[in-house]
Amino acid sequence: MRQIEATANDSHLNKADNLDKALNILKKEGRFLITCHIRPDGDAIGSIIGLGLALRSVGKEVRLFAQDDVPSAYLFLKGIDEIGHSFDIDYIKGATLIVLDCNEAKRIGDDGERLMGASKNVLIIDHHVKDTSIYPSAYTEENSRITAYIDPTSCATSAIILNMLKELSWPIDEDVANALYTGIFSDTGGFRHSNTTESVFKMAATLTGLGAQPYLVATELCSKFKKERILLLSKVLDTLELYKEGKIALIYLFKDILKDTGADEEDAQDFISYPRGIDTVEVAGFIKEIDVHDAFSDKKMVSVSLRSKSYVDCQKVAKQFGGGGHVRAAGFRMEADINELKKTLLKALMAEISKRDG
Ligand SMILES: [Mn+2]
Repeated sequence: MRQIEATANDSHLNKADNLDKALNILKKEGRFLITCHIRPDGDAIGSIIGLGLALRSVGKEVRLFAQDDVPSAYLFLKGIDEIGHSFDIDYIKGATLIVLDCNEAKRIGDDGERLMGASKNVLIIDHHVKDTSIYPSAYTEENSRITAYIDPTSCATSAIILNMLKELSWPIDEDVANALYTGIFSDTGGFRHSNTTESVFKMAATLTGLGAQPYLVATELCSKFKKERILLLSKVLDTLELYKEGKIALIYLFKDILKDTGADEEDAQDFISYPRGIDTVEVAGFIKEIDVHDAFSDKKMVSVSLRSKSYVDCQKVAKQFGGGGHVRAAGFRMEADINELKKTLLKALMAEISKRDG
């Protein structure tokens, strides 16, 4: 594929034009492979299942694919066992690839480019700010095989899916409702993040009316942690560092801590809410040493999550390191030495804080 950067005014990336186009693809096409980003979260899983089951209920042929395992917290969702970790390339050739909760091939995983290239056409539905500097070359193809409906004002991809299903007047059964509710619950931090608006509560009410179970979702997601997670939390909190009069907090997950506690990396999800919860903190960073699964596994890979409260633009900081996300929640991963990375990250965060402090 050609390596040409997409420009911001590419017409087929335009939100307003593309809702109709996206709805038409869902109506017209008969065979789909739905996928989401690596290390799927509640919204990726909720939207993949919600849309998958809904498409199937109107008679479409649907397969679900995610590169990585589904975190155990989501196994209660009906339809979760439909998510496969391999795909049939012959099926793809005649199918529409739907990419959810991300908008670039590399976020799908190792097979992202291949999937996007081999499928009949591609429909991207997402709420992450698109980054034209890292957009896949496929976006610039003149045949517009790829349609992207991206609404960064939406709290969750699951919320976009709900609105699309309503536009299509397709049935939303309790399993679809529960999946989409889980996605919205997850991406709003259980209705606590700054993206929790009136429309979010309206959507949650609609979904509850359709059979979603708020107490079940909250219990499964927030009150069923393994003891290893809590042991890991105590070790990770021990690494807490504060900078800039306590406005910046950093915590770390080192590989040997994981080994000591018997916990998995997924057990560390949302730990960042603890340093972010300190009264003086504006921005928190969670720095993790991570495993690399490819043939060059001696790489020192580091993953960083950033969360801010009111003025630090996490997305902007993450972008400096090749990542992305949202204003209050973003992240990146790169090959780096933790100590070196910490220095450059701190510099970037301090610069953001100083802008406000003057
Ligand atoms: Mn999302």
